[in-house]
Amino acid sequence: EGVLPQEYTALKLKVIEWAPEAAETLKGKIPEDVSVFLVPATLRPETMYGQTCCFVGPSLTYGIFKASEKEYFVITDRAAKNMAYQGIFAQEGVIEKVADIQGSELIGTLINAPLSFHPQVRVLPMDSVLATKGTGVVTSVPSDSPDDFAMVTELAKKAEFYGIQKEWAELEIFPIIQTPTSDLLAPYLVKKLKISSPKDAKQLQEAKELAYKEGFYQGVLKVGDFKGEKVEVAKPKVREQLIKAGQAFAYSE
Ligand code: A2H
Repeated sequence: EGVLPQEYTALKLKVIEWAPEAAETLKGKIPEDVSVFLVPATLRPETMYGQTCCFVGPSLTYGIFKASEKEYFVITDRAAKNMAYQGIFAQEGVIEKVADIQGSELIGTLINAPLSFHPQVRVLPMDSVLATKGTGVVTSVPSDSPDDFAMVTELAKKAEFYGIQKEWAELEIFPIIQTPTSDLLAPYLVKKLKISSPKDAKQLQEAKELAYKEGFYQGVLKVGDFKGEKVEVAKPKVREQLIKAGQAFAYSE
């Protein structure tokens, strides 16, 4: 844990259709006329054009929390506590949980990904998602995150083992950010460092550091309203745009 608070962008990925197991577990527990969102915390809002799925930890327990009359969030209990004291829920300090659900039950849920070239994506499993960081939900941007690229590659390779449909992990990966090295930095680094699975932790750590530095300091956005602008400059602009549109909010811990 760092000393300074980490300032995340929490993105609202609206549930379009629950996976069958989730639907069964949640039957009768959520009012009919509300929207439910998976809420990943990200440090890279400017990459959201490249979302291809959303990860949950299959063995983690999530709660469904009332954020306001019309909106409910799927996040960890820990994140709900933090949000309740950051003025994010309608009633300051009040935590109202309507259901618990296992990450594994959420796999396959169809959700809407704001800004993405793929407006509809699936919830998929990632074992390395930590319960102790962010919301326990991680949106996947394989073009710019080595962890995400290694995981979607693994999922596509072993779809049956993971109990998913191969197509869910095989959405096209579009270039989002141009750097001096590549416009698909994460796939480039994963290949260059010969990373063959999400378990190659040491090389993935190195890839992550390289991608983050090069992306942030030398990257230029290739797409969207701030196309042509440096990542450093565009990052807060994309974030503001998402927040203004009601598709994201500030979350820190
Ligand atoms: B980032 P930090 Cl494109 N468990 O978002 C594991 N990882 C988590 C997490 C959790 N509970 N919560 C958030 N994260 C990920 C985008 C992204 C991210 C890109 C490139 C790098 C990157 C798309 N995934 O992170 O330890 C989220 O993934 C590299 C560090 O608080 C979040 O931002 O610094 C980042 O880790 C937060 O990690």
